[in-house]
Amino acid sequence: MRRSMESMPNTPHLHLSAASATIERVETFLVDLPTIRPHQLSMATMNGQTLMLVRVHCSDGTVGVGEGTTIGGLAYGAESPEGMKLAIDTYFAPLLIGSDASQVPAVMAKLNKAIHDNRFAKCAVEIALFDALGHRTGLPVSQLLGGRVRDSLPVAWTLASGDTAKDIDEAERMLALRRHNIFKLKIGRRAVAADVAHVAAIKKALGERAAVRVDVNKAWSELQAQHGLAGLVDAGCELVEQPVASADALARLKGRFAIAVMADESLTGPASAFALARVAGADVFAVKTEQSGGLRAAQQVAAIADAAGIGLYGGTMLEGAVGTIASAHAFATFEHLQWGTELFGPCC
Ligand code: MUC
Ligand code: MG
Repeated sequence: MRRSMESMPNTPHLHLSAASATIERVETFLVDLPTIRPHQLSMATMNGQTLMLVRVHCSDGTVGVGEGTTIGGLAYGAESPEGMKLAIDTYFAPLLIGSDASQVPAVMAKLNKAIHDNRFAKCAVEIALFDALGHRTGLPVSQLLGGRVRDSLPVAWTLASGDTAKDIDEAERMLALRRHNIFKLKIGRRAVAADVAHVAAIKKALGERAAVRVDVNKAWSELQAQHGLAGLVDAGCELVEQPVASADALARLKGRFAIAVMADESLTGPASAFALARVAGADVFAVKTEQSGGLRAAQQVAAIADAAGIGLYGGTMLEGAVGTIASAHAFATFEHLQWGTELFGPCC
């Protein structure tokens, strides 16, 4: 019988340094914030955002802060801010307390072994651990993740008021302020033809001054998507995000129309990224740190995309300041980020 090196009692081990700090206490909070206007997605209208903040207190006095958010409570995925708080208080905290706070991958491996899924909550905890490690070492999180390849990130703005004229006004204000010139339109609530007309009107108003992309959040059937994508191409839209729910249907749509097809909800971490990459199932991956299960898992998703020749986009779960800056540090380490980011969360 073969045994792994780790289980062989007489194998000599090279010892690295002892623990520099241990985790002593874990606190969680829910913070309700209003949005600047109702934010309409195909599956929910958001009038506010609930942040789940986690604080990890370490024996050397460092405190790390992490954040978890969702979109529309349980409308987007299986986790909610309230559920994350419960999971961390009840199941994560006992595993965290006493662990070596500086060995973030080892702590995350312990969590992954004992806790199935719960990617958003794991991401929040990993952010807090890296934040504490950053305080301990005096290094930015991007450095702890291997180092930045860029010091700034392009940010798209999302138009989601549900009203074409209001969206055009909002885009014009952003252009006048020279804040954004890439706009992502949330569609999928109305009939396909009405959605396409909405996109065409906005693109026509903005012309060459701005790029227009859409996010359907899985709302279309494959047949509806065939009509929709044809119309979006004619409207001058450059990218469509997750038009259909099924990863197989997404792969069938990719390459059929002169528009980039981006995977979002289909990406639930490195394994799903690998499965999509194997079938060349998307032109672009919307990498989200929470959806990926953490900052390092997001880097793994990016590495798979790079290896498969798939473009990269830094997505958001409408995180507040903590989650957004953590995502920014992770995305700053990506060698390629062909489609920029949408890290506008704290402004929403
Ligand atoms: C998504 O589905 O991409 C982020 C901003 C927004 O309006 O929706 C998202 C989530
Ligand atoms: Mg999306």
